[in-house]
Amino acid sequence: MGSNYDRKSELKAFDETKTGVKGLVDAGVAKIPTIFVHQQHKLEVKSHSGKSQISVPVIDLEGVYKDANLHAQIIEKVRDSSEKWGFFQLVNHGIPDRVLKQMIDGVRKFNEQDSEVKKKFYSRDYAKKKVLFNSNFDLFQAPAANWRDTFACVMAPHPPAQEEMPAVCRETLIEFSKQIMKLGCTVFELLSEALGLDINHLKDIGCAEGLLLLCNYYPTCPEPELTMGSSSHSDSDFLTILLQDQIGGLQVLHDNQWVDVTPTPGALVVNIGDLLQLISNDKLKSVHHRALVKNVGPRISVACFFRAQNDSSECIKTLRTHQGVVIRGKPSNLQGNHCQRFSCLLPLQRSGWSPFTTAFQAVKLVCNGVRKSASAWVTSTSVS
Ligand SMILES: O=C(O)CCC(=O)C(=O)O
Repeated sequence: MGSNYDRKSELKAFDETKTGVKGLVDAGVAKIPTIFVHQQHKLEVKSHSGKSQISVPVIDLEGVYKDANLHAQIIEKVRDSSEKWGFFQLVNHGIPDRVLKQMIDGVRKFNEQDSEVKKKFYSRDYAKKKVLFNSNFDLFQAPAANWRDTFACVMAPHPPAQEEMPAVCRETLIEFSKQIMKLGCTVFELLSEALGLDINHLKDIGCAEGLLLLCNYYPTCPEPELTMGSSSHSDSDFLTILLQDQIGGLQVLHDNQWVDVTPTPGALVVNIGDLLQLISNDKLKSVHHRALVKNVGPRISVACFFRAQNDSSECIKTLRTHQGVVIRGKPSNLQGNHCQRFSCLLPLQRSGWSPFTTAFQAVKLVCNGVRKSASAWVTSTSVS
């Protein structure tokens, strides 16, 4: 790269197009712009060999509340997968295929509509807007940009007015979110039982109250070996439920190897977020994952983040301020001293736990911890 390369100007020019990565592809780029080129070691494959049978656990929810033995077996699988992988795929989860397909189509329609309509949603003002579209939420902070455009929508506890939602996928967003909220509650019930708690515990402390949808569109990439769709990160929420199409690209870090999360028709991917790892005393694992891009596509995914209810509060602002640290710069597992400071939150082994501690208070304490330990997390980044 020449010494007169001006990265900042390139980022600004790209952002000002307001047409995202899709705009570059539509313009026919044959080489990806330098802002998207990742350092080679971050693209490292580290994958299990083709011979390996290892794969993310698949859990079948058919009959989960109908048969006590089956219920106990499912809880055991949820516990085991959440402790060992931090990830599992759910089948027979009760959300009709029609709703999943409509959601994928809705994201496609949003991204493929007239770019002048789409530009009206282009913004980085997460504090003021519940519905927005941009490319790379951390465009100006990350070391390299990802080959991805994202449409974000806060759907709970206070969804936007219907007319604020894009006309092309309004009804779909509402229907899908309703179904995902219901499934999220079921998963929190199973996780509560898996932790040996009352079935309603995680719901009662507010883990299922806030829902943010990130609808990702990964255009086909002319040089997929040089970039990423989503860099390695863990999620800063309680829990994420991900809908993906059949193209593939999502990988999870397991035993220091990247393992493909192979698309399974009708399945939804569930992963534990940082806050659930923290409030479960590290029992459940929030694990690094990433998305590769391909020279086929576009690939579409919808990541549904369950997060604390009071998203305009001081503590959430603090989390946002440090988002680059929490999401991108944290070791794969929060270990040792970092977690000691959160011990007052933990229901499992500490007699000091109060059943009245809410997820909101947990977030507040986490944020205080983040403030104090941000520099420690930055310097101890070890993954990817
Ligand atoms: O698209 C995917 O498969 C992963 C997306 C993701 O990890 C995210 O949006 O945080």
